[in-house]
Amino acid sequence: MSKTHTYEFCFGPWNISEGQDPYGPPVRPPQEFDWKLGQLKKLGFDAMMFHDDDVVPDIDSKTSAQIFKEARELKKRLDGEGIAAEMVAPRLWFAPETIDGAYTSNDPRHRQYAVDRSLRCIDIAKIMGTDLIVLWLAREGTYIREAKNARRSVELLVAALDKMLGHDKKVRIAIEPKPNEPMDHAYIPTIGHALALAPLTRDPKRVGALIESAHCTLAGLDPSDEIAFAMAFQKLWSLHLNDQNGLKFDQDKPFGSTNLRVAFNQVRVLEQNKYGSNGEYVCFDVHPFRTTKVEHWMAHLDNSRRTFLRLVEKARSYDEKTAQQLIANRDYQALDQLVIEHLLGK
Ligand code: XLS
Ligand code: MG
Repeated sequence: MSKTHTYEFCFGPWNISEGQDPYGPPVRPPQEFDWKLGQLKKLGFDAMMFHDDDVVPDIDSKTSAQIFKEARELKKRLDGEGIAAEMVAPRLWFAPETIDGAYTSNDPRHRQYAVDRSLRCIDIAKIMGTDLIVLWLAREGTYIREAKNARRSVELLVAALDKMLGHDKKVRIAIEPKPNEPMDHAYIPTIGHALALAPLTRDPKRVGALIESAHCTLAGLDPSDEIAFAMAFQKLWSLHLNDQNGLKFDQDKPFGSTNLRVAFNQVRVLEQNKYGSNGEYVCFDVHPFRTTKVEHWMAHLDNSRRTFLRLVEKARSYDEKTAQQLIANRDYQALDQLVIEHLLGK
C-alpha cells in the first residue's frame, strides 16, 4: 500500500445548509455563493461540486445565452481563486415538471423537460471545465408500484443517457444510486444497478458511478463493498463520503460520525485501490446538524476531512502481516479484535 498517495477534497454549496428540515424553518441565515466559496478556500479544499442551478440560479427562467454568460463568469471567478469545478449535476427534483419523476415521468412533455435540462447541464459543465456529470436519479421511482412500468422506466433511463452521451462526445456520466427518499422505491438503488445500465447505452465506457456512503447504508449494504465493486470495474468516478445511522431519513452526517469502523473500511478500500490516481476527488456530502450555531457552521466539513485523514493513517499503519496470519488460521475472532484495538489506538 503506497504511503505517499494523496487525496484532493471537495464539497458543494448545498453542504453549507441552513438547517431546515420538514418540520421547521431554517436555523441559519442564507448565505451568498461568494461567502460559500470563501469558506471552501479558507478550509483549503481543492474543488467544488455544482448543481446546474448552483452555477446559474433560477436556471429555468433564463435564456441559453444568459445561462452560458453566467456560467462563464463563474468559471472566471473560480479560476481566479484556483478552485476547480468537480462536476455538474442537473437538479431534476424541484421543478413542477419533475413531480412525477424526470426521465421516467409518465408525461412525455415532462420527460422532454428533463432531457433538455440535462443537455444544457452538459453545456454548462463544459464551460466549467469538467467532463463529469452526476445523476442522482431522485424521483426515478414510484410511491406505488402500479404507477409506472418498471421495465419501461429502465428503457427510458437508457434513452435519456443515450441522448446525453450523444450530445457531447467527451462527457462522462456518474450515476449516484440511492434506494429511497424521496421515492418509496428508486429504480436504481445500488451501484450494481447503476453499472448494469452502462452496457445498455450507446457508449458504456462513459457511464460510471458515484458512491455515497449513506445511500449504501440505506440500501442495507456496506459502503466499502460498494466502493470495491465499482473500483473493480474502474467505474468509481466520484465519491460522497458521509454517515448514516441506520434505516431512516437521509442524514448526511459527518464522515465517521456513526460508525468509525465502517468509515475505516471505506478508507482502507480506497487506499488499496488507489482511489484518486486518475484525478478523482474525495467529496463530503455532509450537512451541519440542525442545532449547529452560525459560528460552528463549517465544522462538519473540516471534521470529515480530519477524520478521513486520520483513517488514512490508520489504514496505512494497520498490521497487515498479523492480519494475514490470522486470516490464514481462520482466526477471525482475533482479527476482529485486531481491528478494534487498532482503531482504539492500542
Ligand atoms: C442527495 C444527493 C445529492 C447529490 C447531488 O441525496 O446526495 O446531494 O449528491 O445531486
Ligand atoms: Mg450525494
